[in-house]
Amino acid sequence: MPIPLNIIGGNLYVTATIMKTYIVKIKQFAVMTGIALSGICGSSAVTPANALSFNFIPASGTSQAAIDGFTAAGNRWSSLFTDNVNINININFSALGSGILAQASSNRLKFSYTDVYNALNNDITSADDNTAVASLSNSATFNLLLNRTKNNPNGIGSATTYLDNDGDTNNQTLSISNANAKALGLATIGTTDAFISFSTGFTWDFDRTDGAITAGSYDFVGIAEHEIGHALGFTSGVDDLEYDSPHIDSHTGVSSYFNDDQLTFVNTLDLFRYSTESKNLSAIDWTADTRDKYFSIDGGATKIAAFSTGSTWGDGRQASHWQDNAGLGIMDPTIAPGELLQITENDLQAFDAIGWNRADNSTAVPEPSNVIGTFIFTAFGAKMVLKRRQKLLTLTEKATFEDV
Ligand SMILES: [Ca+2]
Ligand SMILES: [Ca+2]
Ligand SMILES: [Ca+2]
Ligand SMILES: [Ca+2]
Repeated sequence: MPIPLNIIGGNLYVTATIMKTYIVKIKQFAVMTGIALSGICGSSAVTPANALSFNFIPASGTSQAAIDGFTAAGNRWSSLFTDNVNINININFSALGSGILAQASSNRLKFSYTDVYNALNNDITSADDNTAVASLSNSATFNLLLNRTKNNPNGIGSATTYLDNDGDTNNQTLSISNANAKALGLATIGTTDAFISFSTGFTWDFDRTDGAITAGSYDFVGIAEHEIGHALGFTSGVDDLEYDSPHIDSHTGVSSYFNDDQLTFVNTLDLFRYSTESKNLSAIDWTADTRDKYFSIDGGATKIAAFSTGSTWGDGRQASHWQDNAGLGIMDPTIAPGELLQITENDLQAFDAIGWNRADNSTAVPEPSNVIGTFIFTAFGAKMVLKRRQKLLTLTEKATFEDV
C-alpha cells in the first residue's frame, strides 16, 4: 500500500525531527526556570492546600496575555480536581504544521499493569472510580482486541482483529503521562511534565470571560485547557499503533510491523476503550480501524462517549480525542474560529477514571445529552486540527518526551 506507507514514513520523520528540537528546548528552559517562575505560577496563589496546581514556564518573549490565558486554563482544571500535585508545563509560541493550532508533548513513564491497577484501586474517591476499577482485570495481565501487528494470526499487518490474550509484555505494561502518574501517587519527581506549543499562525481570543470568542479568532484558554488535558493523561496508545503500523525499519529501510509484545504503549485511558466486539470478548479495544470505539467504565456495557479512531486507519482524527464535532467535550479534536470550548461531564468522568479526584466527587451532574445543547458549533469555516503528535519510540526507552 504505497500511499499510506509514504504518509506514515513522512510523519515519522517529521515527528522524530520535532522531538529532537523539543529536547533541546527543554534543556534551555530548565536553565531559565529559576528566572521565569517568579512572576507566573498564578494558580497556586488561589488554590487551597489540597489541590491540583500548575507551574507554567513561558519561553522568553511569551506575551502576558498568553501567560494569563494559561493561568486561567490551569485554574479551571484546579477548580475541578483536588489531587495534591503540582504540574510543570513549558509553554511557547512557534510555527507549527499547516492547520495545527497547538500541540502538547508529555513526559511519559512505563509501569506494570499491576502497579497501575493497585494505584487506581487505592485512588477510589467516587462512585465512578468504584465502577471503573471493578471493570478492570484483577490479574497481572489484561486482554486487548488488536490488529496491524506482525504476529497477527490473520497475516502480517492484517487489519482483521484478533484477541491478544497471551499475557506477554504488552498485556502487562502501561505507558502513562508523568502528570497522570503523579495523580496516581506513582511519580513525585518535580521534573517537567509537559511542553505546550501554540501556533504563531492564527489569531487568538485570550479572554473568554465575556462568554464569547471573537469571530475569526480561536479560543486560546479553551485550547490551553485541551492541551493541558492531554498532559493530564487524555491520550491513547492507538496513535502509537497507527504510526508504527507499518513503520520503516531503521536498519533495513524496509516497511515493517511490530509484534504485539513490542507495542507496550497502552495508556491509562485505553483501559476504558471498548467496542462492541471487544466488550463481547471481555477485552479493551486497541485496534486501528474505523469501527466505533467508546469510553466505558463498566467493561463496555455502557457507552459514555465515542472516541476518535485514528488519523491514518480510523476516522481521520487522532485516537487521543473524543469523536469529532459531536459536542462530547473539551477533548474534541478540532475547533472552528469563534467556537467556545467547554469541559463537559464526559471529560470529568474520563479524568476521574484515570486517577484524578473530582472536586465535586459526584456523578450526578448533567448527562452528556444535556451538555451538547450548550455547545456553539460553526457549520462552516475551516476546522483546525488540535494535533496530537506522537513520538517515535526506541522501544527500549523507559521515559521519554512524547508528543501528545
Ligand atoms: Ca500480547
Ligand atoms: Ca470539532
Ligand atoms: Ca478518580
Ligand atoms: Ca488521584
